[in-house]
Amino acid sequence: MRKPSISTGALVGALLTAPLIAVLFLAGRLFGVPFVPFDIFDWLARVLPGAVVTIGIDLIVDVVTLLGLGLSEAAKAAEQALAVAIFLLTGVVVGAVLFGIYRARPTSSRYLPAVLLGLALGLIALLISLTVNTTATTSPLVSGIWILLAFVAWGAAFAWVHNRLSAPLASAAGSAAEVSTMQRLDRRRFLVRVGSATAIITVVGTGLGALLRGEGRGRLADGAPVDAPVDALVDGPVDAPVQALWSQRNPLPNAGAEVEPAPGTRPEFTLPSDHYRIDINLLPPTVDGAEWRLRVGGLVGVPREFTLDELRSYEAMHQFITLSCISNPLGGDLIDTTRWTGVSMQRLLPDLGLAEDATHLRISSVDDFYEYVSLETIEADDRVMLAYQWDGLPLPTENGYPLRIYIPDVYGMKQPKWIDRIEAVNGWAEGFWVERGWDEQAQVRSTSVIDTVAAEAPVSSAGGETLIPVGGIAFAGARGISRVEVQVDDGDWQEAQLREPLSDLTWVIWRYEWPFEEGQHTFTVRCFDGNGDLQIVERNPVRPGGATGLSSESVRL
Ligand SMILES: Nc1nc2c(c(=O)[nH]1)N[C@H]1C(S)=C(S)[C@@H](COP(=O)(O)O)O[C@H]1N2
Ligand SMILES: [Mo]
Repeated sequence: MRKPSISTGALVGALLTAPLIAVLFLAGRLFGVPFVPFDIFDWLARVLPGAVVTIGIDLIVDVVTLLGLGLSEAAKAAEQALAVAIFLLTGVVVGAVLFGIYRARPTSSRYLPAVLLGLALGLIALLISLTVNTTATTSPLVSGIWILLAFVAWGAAFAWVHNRLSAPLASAAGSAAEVSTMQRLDRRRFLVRVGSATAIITVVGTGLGALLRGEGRGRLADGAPVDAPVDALVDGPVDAPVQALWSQRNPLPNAGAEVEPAPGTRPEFTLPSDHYRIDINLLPPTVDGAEWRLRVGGLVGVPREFTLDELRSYEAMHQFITLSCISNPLGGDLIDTTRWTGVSMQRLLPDLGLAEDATHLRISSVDDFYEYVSLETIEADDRVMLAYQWDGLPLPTENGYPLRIYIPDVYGMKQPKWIDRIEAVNGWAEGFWVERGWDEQAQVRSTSVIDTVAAEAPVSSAGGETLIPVGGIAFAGARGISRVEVQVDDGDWQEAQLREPLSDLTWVIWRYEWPFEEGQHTFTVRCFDGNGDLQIVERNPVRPGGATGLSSESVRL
């Protein structure tokens, strides 16, 4: 009789692993147990060498860009899909290996190796889940029992399927060839039945899981009452109206600005729910604000802790801030502007009790992300801030609830979210991404982008000429923007108008009114920072120091 082949094992691996993923997903949504495929992916992102991770990120960015999707929207989804694919592929390999073992040792037990393999992989998965701990809200004991049970059942299913596939037909009679054909047909029918059953479990599990609101508190961002105590904000979802946002109740500080954005320019102010999100977690860590403490240790007189309320009792500081990711490609959407509220580090510093020899603070987060900030930087700039609100509400879960740092003039990679510890140290060391090959300073590079050539909204000059508004943003970190220029085809650089920005720390909206001429035209933009320095014109990729080069737009008019 023919033994099931190794490729049948691979197929069975896929058929059995898909429902495992769905069941893990549903149970995660229902009970907060770990979603192992995401945990493994997050763990890989932390332990693999920076170069490998960076290649992976580049690949995702390329694919998302190629598909014409917005990076800030699609990048996380692409990563999540990849995480599931990696897990599924592992299941395929496990199936092939197990069926290979069965072929090599036809007489020994089927269940023993399958259960042992399930148990071993379950233990590894459990260790990884407990280490990164980014998806679960259950205790290690509950998580452990659940993962081991699920993986052992999954392993045992391989043995059961293999037994059924290699069992002799009960009613087999006739020539050897006939029996073999009948057996093949029977196997196929059985596999189709297994496939249908696992497909149903997969679809139902995934569907139900997606319908359920996760344990996460991400939705808070859109609407918790502004003045409610933080504790009230974290105990379950609050469906307050969007009016709670500061920006819905107050005019923006540049409301009277003379220069209007050209129609089609991106919103000058980003609602928190629209802010881009980049971090090393597939699901944002959820922190219980009531339990949370900011622990301060290292080179301090006495280690101490701050509650959120204690931090909020310091004089609050509000700043309009543009944050950009160093991975933002030229003209990309990993850059946004909102209103941050928190406490200036300078105010907090005297209460930390730093020792004489402390030179830097190591800021670290619940996801083990970390970065070093020099005391010199803090002492020179009162805008360095520990922030707990965006747009008048507690930070969204995805954007760092309950606490994140702001450091002017550097990319987001230097600015931990979900902070839970500050350690005073002597001497500088590399932060999470610097250690993985990115720029040590990560100072924001000046950039300018064309958002719109608004041919549909022409205006008339004083002389009756038709003008087309062209516009976009320019950003140079905390250095500000002193001048923006636009070039049409090979013409001279023309000065654009600058809209008064929301603050010294935000992007500037520019506008240029172009005397209309029919035909195909290429518009190029460049900016000068507050020191009068022209942006870097040469094209450079995002790695290691942030993208440079000029953005242009070709349009047929
Ligand atoms: N704890 C933690 N903080 C982090 C990160 C992270 O992975 N973990 N990523 C950083 C990076 S690379 C960027 S660009 C910003 C993005 O902040 P946002 O998601 O709120 O836009 O967060 C920074 N802070
Ligand atoms: Mo970033």
